[in-house]
Amino acid sequence: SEPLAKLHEGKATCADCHGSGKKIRVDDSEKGVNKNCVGCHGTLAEMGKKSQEEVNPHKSHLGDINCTACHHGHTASWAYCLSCHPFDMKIAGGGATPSKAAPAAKSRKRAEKVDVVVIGAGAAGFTAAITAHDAGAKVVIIEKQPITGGNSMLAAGGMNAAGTTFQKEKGIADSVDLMYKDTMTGGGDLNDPALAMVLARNSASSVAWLTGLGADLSDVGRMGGASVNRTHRPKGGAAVGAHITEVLRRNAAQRNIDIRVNSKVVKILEDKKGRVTGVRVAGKHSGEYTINAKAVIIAAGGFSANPERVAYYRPEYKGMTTSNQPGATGDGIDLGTAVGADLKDMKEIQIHPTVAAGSRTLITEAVRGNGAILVNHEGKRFVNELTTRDKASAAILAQKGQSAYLVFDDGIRKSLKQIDGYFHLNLVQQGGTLKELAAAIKVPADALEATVASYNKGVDEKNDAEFKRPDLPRALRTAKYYAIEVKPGVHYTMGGLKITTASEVLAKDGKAISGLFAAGEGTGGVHGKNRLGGNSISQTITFGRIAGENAAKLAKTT
Ligand code: MEZ
Repeated sequence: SEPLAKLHEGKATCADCHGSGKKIRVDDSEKGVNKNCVGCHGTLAEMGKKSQEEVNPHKSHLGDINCTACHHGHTASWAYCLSCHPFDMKIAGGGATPSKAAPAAKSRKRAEKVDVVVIGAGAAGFTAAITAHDAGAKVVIIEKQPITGGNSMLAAGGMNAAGTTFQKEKGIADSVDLMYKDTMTGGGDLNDPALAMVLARNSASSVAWLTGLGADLSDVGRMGGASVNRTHRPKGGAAVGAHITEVLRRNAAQRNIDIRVNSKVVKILEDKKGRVTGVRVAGKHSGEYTINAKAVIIAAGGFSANPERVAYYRPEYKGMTTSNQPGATGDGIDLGTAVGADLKDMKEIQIHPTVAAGSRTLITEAVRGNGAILVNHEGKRFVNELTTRDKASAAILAQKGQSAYLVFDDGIRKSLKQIDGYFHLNLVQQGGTLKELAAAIKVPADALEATVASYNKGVDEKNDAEFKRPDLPRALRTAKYYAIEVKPGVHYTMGGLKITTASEVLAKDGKAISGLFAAGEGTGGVHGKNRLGGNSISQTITFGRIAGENAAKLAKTT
């Protein structure tokens, strides 16, 4: 394939993209190059309107990302979507596989200086950076992937919080204690109780914080293991992650927060007393350089997309698909342990029961929360669909083919906007009647009809006699009927860096490592053996705020 530089020959000069003379504008913010792409071709949104493809890469759930996430000048281009989806996608100057990262430019002697370095640009990283910035700190975010958003961008079902104005408006009686209790029970009481309490106690103010930045979290639904509806998401049931990522990106841009993509922190730096003093970064364009800082926040996520590490801790999950973005490899955890951080609960790895069979696409638990049932290849229900993920996954793995069908009707489809995306990805089978659906998915029609009739009777009587499902929001009576084949996939790593309730990273001697904070999935203890759906985004925002606030405070006093 011909890289874009070659395809531009005769149409543009090197200086058109890179600037002229000493004014080289190529750096790891990628802003200069992108500005030049957009100058000739139009914005991402404008490109999205021009594209006719069925799957439109310029209009994806990844939101407003850099052109350079997919289009490369001097190596073959490669569509970032292909990291997760098997699309037959053509791209100008495209290669068959992702380009090897261009060799990093030469090392730089110059060292920069900020107050706070944030490693990772998911929700925890953005939240920490915005909070530290608003507390007066000079902040930089370092992200190894070509796009920001991390795994948070893929979060589907919502954000758990207790005692919010949105719950009150809907008459939902919830409390910090009930959310704490559900979180501990869901986690098999292996959770660090103090961290679980911080999660519950700050959850409503975290929803208010995000709402204050412009997020819409007004729809409130139910996830497995929750005693009441407390999972907040945009009106109409759109996916939470893509929405809050846009909000966080916009707020970071409004504050002019320095974000560098394609940049990997290779080392956390310490002084002789073991105090953290900054980071060493390898940037695609910038080469290796140092950023001196008064505090460093690790917000680089978990390791579900690192199959070797998953299999190391849990050999039984070897070869299982994952719902995670490709950057979730646990590098932040390694950076922490390299400076003496202790780890907690590394073996606790969550498999999510409903990843679409043969794909990496998560089918949100909100589909079950809004009324879908799980049916096996004999056309029968086999589990309370709202049990915790560990139990639902185990039940699916015990079925023939280690898979099941998520069955729902048009009423459920209409209640949750994000379901439309599964149709777009051709993951859904359908029928005008249950009999037609049964034929499409090759299960006995009589059994499927009897299963749905018995479930609907339970909904009418408000009692699921067979499986004791605690919430029965809708009967399945509105044609068409739909099914998605699902299998469990590696979804979340509960273990990670050991932290205090102030988000300080703890060393093996139980003391906090001075200047080092962590937030989000790369930390251990909040969720114990099993995380409840909706507690992840809640954790990223709450602990991101705590880490950002405390890092900025430390920076002010040193
Ligand atoms: O918190 C999660 O992992 C979540 C809500 C996932 C989902 O099923 O949507």
